[in-house]
Amino acid sequence: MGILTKKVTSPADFKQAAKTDQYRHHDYYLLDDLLSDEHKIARDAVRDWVKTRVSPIIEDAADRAVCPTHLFKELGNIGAYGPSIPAKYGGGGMDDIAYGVIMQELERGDSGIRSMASVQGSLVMYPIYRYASEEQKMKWLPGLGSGDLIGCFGLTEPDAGSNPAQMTTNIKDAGDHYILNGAKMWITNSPVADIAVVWAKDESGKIRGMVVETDSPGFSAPVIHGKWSLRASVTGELVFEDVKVPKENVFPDIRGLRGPLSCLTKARYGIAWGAIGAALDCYDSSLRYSLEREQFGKPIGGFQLTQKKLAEMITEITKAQLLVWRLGSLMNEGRHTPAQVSMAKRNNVHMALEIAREARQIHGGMGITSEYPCMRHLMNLETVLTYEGTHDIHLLITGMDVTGLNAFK
Ligand code: TGC
Ligand code: FAD
Repeated sequence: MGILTKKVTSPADFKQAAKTDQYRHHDYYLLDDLLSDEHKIARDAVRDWVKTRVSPIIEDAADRAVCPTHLFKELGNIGAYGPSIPAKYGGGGMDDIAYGVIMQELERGDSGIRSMASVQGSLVMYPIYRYASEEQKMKWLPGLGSGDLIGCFGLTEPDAGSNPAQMTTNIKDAGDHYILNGAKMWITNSPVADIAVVWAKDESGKIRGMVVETDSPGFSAPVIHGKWSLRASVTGELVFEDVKVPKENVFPDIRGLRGPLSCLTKARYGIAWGAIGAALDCYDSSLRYSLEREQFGKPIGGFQLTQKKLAEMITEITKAQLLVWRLGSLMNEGRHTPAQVSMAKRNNVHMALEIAREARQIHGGMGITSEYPCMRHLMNLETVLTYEGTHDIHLLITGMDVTGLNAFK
């Protein structure tokens, strides 16, 4: 089975084949058999939404560097925010494989759209769900789940990226509230957010997490301009100048980097699935183009070098799919480790980036245009390779896991 399920003998057959869905079949190892009906329903609903709501506008949005904020509420309507958070708290009440397939379909559309859902679900809803008081959960989570409220996650600082432990943003106790000072950098959605989950050091140097309302006096979130990547996603700073944070907004029990890093584990897992969506979109476009485009009297897909590219793409995609399916199963059972998540994030994002580069080549000159999605995915994936822990940081996490030796200290 696989891609070619019917005999193709001539260029005309190739052209016809390229037009049918039959030849765009990506499930090379019949992984659909491993999904439940609920997973498939969720995946197909999100895939349809992406086809009708994202694909028609995304090239233009990326071209103009405009974030399609009108889709934020719709993402809430289709259940993209916190799919594995209990429904009582505004999530989807599904498992982590459902969460994964949803991220895959969103990133098939664009990494920026998947980013929106990753930040809202895994980096804003998840810490509130996991670490806030019951009262705070009920205050924020339903609105975040429905997309009526937008959140962002502030960990990175201008001088603290890969090493968030060296952050300088801080809170000082002022009776019934804290006073927050400092700055965060590279924060997805900060300029449009209603609330920010912020990580800052207390007077004893311990990292604390809190919800900061973005209409608080002393808060600002300037946009970062000039990005050649994730152009359909808005990124900004967070600046805190004596911002008053009510004590009830500070997560009561969590201390240290474990807090933000536990949220990153959840988000990195979603990215490992999401990257497959970007790779599939590039592969799909490449396969069709190579069957339609003729040079030297035959489709370029008939040349061995093009077939090598396509064969390697579907092989790497299939390996990546197996990796996340197994990781998702472990996560559902609570048996995954953060290091396993690092391996999947690193492998799958790199895989997708390599596929986007090869896909761009298969499309020749057309590959650099917005007629095809490859260049946009390629540029997006340069960010995905860096955020949520860089490619090399995840390598060192794996290195530490297998040797027991810590290269960071
Ligand atoms: P280390 O001493 O190793 O650990 C400190 C404490 O944290 C625990 N821990 C984790 N817990 C849960 N999940 C994880 N992944 C964890 N990793 C570590 C650890 O057990 C320890 O707990 P405890 O109780 O003993 O204190 O920390 P370290 O300072 O040596 O740092 C290690 C390192 C370098 C791996 C870590 O700092 C790191 O991962 N750095 C990368 C930073 C990063 O990923 N930043 C991402 C910012 S957010 C973002 O990019 C959002 S993009 C949004 C979008 O999708 O648009
Ligand atoms: P640095 O840490 O300065 O790293 C520079 C280079 O040095 C990298 O290649 C890195 O791998 C390498 N390096 C660093 N330390 C080591 C080491 N020990 N050994 C070997 N090599 C090393 N952050 C948030 O908190 N919230 C967000 O919403 C968010 N969204 C983002 C959106 C975008 C578009 C981007 C680009 C970033 C976003 N980030 C966000 C920040 C992102 O997580 C950081 O960019 C990332 O963690 C890397 O930090 P840095 O950019 O400071 O690079």
